[in-house]
Amino acid sequence: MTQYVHERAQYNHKLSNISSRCYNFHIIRDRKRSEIEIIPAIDLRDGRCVRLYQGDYNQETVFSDDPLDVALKWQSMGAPRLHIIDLDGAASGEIRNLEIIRDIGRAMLIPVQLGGGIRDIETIEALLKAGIERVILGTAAVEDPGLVTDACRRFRDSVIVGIDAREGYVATRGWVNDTEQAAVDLADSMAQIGVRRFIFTDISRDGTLTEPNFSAIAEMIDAVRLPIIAAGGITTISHLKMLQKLGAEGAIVGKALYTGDIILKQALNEIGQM
Ligand code: AMZ
Repeated sequence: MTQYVHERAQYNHKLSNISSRCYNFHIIRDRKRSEIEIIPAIDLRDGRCVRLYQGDYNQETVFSDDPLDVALKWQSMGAPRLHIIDLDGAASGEIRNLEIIRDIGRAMLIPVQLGGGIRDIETIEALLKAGIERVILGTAAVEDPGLVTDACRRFRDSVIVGIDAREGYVATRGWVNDTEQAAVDLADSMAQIGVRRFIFTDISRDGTLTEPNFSAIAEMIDAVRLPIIAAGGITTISHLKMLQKLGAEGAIVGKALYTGDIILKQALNEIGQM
């Protein structure tokens, strides 16, 4: 099993390197016929694995006191990649759950992407050196585009910008701060300064177990023409298939995996990743 997971990780790593170079329109269109990467989410708060409702820190469900155990579980079930968010980091502006993140990073054979509180180049460098494959910049995209430019120049595909939208407008700092930046405009300006991949989250769907905001995701995919990983409200395997049809490169699944609404192995089977 370990060997299998390792090989799978190498295979997916290669795939992600290939797909990250594919940022013209025709190749994006081709992605509509290819697999969508199903990425389990681990949100960390006070050292535990939690899910929030619409990103609201007052509406929290704790799913485990042992995030490393959860990460190992998703890996053993065939997850191609993990998405980890330091919620304390996103709210405070600096990584807070570093010890657990390091433990998970060390234990994972699959690539890990990490966001929440990453706001300077030294932190990005340290995380990448510690084995995190991709860092996610959210607030910095709005407040410090120079950092994003610098990070993309130095670390290229290891940088993703997270666009978190409430009613079409970007929210930052743990989604507590609303901005006047339209999500599509931010993505467009980020693409111009060298960003190669985005995560698009619809905040009003996140953690709700309803359905993704397909129209907003489609709009983002069509507007940006770069790989887009979709998040927020993904609750069934049909949602994953729909996102695949729309041309999303990946889908971040959180609460639905923890409640059992989506069984990871079954989803991977049906999407054709196992
Ligand atoms: O749930 C939340 N309140 C939340 C969340 N999941 N707030 C931020 N984040 C995630 C974003 C992005 O991936 O989706 O944290 C990252 C951005 O962090 P930052 O610190 O760069 O804005």
